[in-house]
Amino acid sequence: MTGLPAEQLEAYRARGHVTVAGVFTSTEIDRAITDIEVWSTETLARMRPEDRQWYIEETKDGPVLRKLDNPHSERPLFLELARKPALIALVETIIGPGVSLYFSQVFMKPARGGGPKPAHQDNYYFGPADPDGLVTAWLALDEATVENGCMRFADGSHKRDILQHDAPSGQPFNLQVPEAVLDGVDMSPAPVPRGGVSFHHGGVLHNSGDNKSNRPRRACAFHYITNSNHFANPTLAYDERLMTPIS
Ligand SMILES: O=C(O)CCC(=O)C(=O)O
Repeated sequence: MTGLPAEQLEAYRARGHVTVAGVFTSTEIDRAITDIEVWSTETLARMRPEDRQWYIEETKDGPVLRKLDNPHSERPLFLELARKPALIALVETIIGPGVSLYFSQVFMKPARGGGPKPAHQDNYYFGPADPDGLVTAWLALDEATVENGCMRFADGSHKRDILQHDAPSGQPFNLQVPEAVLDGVDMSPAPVPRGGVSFHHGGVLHNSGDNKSNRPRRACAFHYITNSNHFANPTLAYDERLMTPIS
């Protein structure tokens, strides 16, 4: 199976992220979106009132679902996508052979008001023993553009220290780098075509803008770790049952 070409691997090592187009077919993306629609309806029907603040957001069209957690353990179709050999070949070029999937998320970023994701470094959340042995594969289910809130990266920031993060009161999971620390940090937008994957290092500082467009910006993030790595210093409690061996 072909992995990441050398020049793209070099770009990943220099900037902390790289985008690869055409990893998934249009048919695979259509099936994923249909499955998300079914899962969203089921989730909303059984959502506990205390979870609404974290999972629901206000848009111009009213309250809508913001995210869904762990599609790899909840939806067989997403586990199939996460195991796709062409994707795993890319992941293994980046972090090395023998990987597991430890967490995954669907971001809905709905049309007309899906909110921004504040700046953070994934390694602050997970505290891996080997900071280079963890990568996020962020699959664009819709084309991600500047207008609909694609991710933005502080290129090269994975080579620097992990910054202090704070959580707004009442939102313990929403860990983020304070605005004052971000002053003067250049964040470059990283558009991704539908079916493409943006790979990012656990240490790279990133965020995403709000969705100003009339169409959703849905994406699925698969977070992989090498089998020889472990979470030495996690900030949030981690559920071991989610760890899924892939290769
Ligand atoms: O999809 C987004 O807007 C944010 C994604 C993200 O922060 C991540 O995958 O680590």
